[in-house]
Amino acid sequence: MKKYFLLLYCCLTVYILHAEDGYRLWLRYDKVDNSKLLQQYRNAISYIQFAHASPTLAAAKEEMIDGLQGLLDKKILVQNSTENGTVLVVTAADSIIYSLISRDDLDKIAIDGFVIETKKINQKNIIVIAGNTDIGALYGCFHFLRLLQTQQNIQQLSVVSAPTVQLRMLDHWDNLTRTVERGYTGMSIWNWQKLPDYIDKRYTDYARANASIGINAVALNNVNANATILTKDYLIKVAALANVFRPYGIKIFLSARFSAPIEIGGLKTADPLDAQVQQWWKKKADEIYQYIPDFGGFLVKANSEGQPGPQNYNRTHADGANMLADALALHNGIVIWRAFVYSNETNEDRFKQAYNEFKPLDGKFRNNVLVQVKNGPIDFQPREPFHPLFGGMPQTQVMMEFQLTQEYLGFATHLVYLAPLFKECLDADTYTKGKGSYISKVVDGSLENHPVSGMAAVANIGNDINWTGHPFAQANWYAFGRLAWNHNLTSAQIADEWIRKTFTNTQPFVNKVKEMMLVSRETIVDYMTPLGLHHIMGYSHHYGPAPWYNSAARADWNPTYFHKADSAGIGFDRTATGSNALSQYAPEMRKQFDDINTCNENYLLWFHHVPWNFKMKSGRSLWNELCYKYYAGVDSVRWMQSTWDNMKGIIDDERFKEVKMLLTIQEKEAVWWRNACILYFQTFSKMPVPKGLEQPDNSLEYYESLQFPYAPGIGGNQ
Ligand code: GCW
Repeated sequence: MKKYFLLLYCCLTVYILHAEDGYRLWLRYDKVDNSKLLQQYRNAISYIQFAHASPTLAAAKEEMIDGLQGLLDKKILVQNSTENGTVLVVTAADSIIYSLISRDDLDKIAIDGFVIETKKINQKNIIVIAGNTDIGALYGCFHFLRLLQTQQNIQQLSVVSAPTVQLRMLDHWDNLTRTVERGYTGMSIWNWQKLPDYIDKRYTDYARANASIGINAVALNNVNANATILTKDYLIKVAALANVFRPYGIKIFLSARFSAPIEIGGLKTADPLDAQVQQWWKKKADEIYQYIPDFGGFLVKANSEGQPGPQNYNRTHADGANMLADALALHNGIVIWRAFVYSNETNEDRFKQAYNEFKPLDGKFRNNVLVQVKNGPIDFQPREPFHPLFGGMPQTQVMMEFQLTQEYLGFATHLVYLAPLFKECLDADTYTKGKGSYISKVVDGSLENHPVSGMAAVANIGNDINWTGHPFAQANWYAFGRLAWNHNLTSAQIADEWIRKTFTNTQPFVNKVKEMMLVSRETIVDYMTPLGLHHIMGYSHHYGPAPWYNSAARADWNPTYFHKADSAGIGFDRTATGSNALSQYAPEMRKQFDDINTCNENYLLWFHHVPWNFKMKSGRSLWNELCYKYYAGVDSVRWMQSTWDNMKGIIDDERFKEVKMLLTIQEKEAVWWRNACILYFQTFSKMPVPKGLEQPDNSLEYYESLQFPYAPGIGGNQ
């Protein structure tokens, strides 16, 4: 009987250790299932040696022991001498590095890159992982584990890798109440009530996950900020998190509420040119650095959607940013100032407003300010043209802001792989310095030789067991980190890596699932906002379609403002005959969109009001093409469903079932989007749904009557 219980206990432990609930993300170190490769790895790796000790290298050591022992299913010994089969981790602090790695390579990897090389020392075969810094070495260790997880040949390693962008950052929109603005995966992972004394294991696992993809900065709190985070009680809590993140090379930023001097400082004003206000922020910065010596700086949303800012005092965004920058400069802190601004007092196309506001300020920001610009001019839509501020502010360090949380992309229930969306933007040409002035070059600072560069993404992380709600949403966190490290990677390469690490190396699975991921973004565009439609989702909560909605307090919160459907046609004329937003782009870029007959159809309704019977490149009328796209989107989801069904048995049942159920929701919601949009736009086009396509099975009235008072993602913060 006892024996029986022991066996049961063992089985249970194995099960619990390997429960595929998604918690481990892509950091799964299960035994390599390819016996030939396993043998190769076992022969090559028996020991690890660290040339010196530090908290960061201790983290690296723990990861390596854990990872290698899991993957190789053998004991890995930590050694001080170099034996055959040693993985030697060195940094510039160890003089031996210069006999192992060329100066040239060490120059190339700069501060946080790494080299991995197979070497022979005294007739011993070893693998060297080298960084100039401890962090570089840690990144190298994670990369080495990635090679094994993705089953690469490691016989003659020669890897030199360095990040293209300096600040690789996650912005959490987490409130102190633990609700998450636009969060669809539980509550915030920051347990403010238990901090600083209780350190949740999740904090370390979060840091590991970020470090494994090179993310080195996080803003902990919502940009719709609560000033309380800057009070002593909270700074102590923040410091406890900083202590966990430090060994993993992650700096903390805080979203600063511009009116904090009034709210928590007792001042009468927050005017950035007021001496007392300036003094208050200086003292606040000094205090923060006492608790968090490597504090990154402030992220600020000002004069946007009701947030306070310098314009409350008739000052400019530059006045506000520079005042904070001066307070942080002594400590090498940075201000990340957001350019997401628009006002309903300005009678101007919302598309144009941020550019109009910021362009005149070009060159007026301090060296330690980055202006953070969303990838598109409106708001993280399934497809947007790039924001004209990229390339539009050559004398300013402009930083990218992407969104991982799927505010406009089906929340955390739709499978959509975002690397193609990110790449589409990064690879776009601004033409500001001639052909080849890619956004990636604006963002990595190389186009204008800016010293500081950054890429941020709004996090999609919450306290759901698998962190991101949808198992495939993990891929977006992963892809963002990988692209911030190296924007030359392709979406397919990143998907390939992620699938292998997260699910399996089984080739048919990798191939099919990769195919699914790669079409998923175009699929969602098709069933939500094809041909350049944008911002036609439900009011406020943004859940589901509501192209009919027209009662928001501001005109530019209404879908009708954006699609402008009428009996003549549909779309927003942003050419010279309309709002002329196109004038904000370089002439070469403008040319691609100016002419309704040659405009890339993916962006057609972004820039033109198009007659319903306009002849599209396919030969179809615009109306028929619109229908065709909506239907193709739904069909593609159905294809994803059957593709996934064929994967049964190749991976664990848990995640297989989860994804299957989520795809069912996605299919339902895709049909909802399609039917609601088609029925509504049909009231203007007065044209039938083309023959052969299934007819909507509900009425427009039905779709218009749907209410979602408890849709997730809009928790208060004050
Ligand atoms: O996308 C919109 C969201 C707001 C968000 C805002 C922003 C944090 O609907 O919830 O607020 O953008 O980016 O500031």
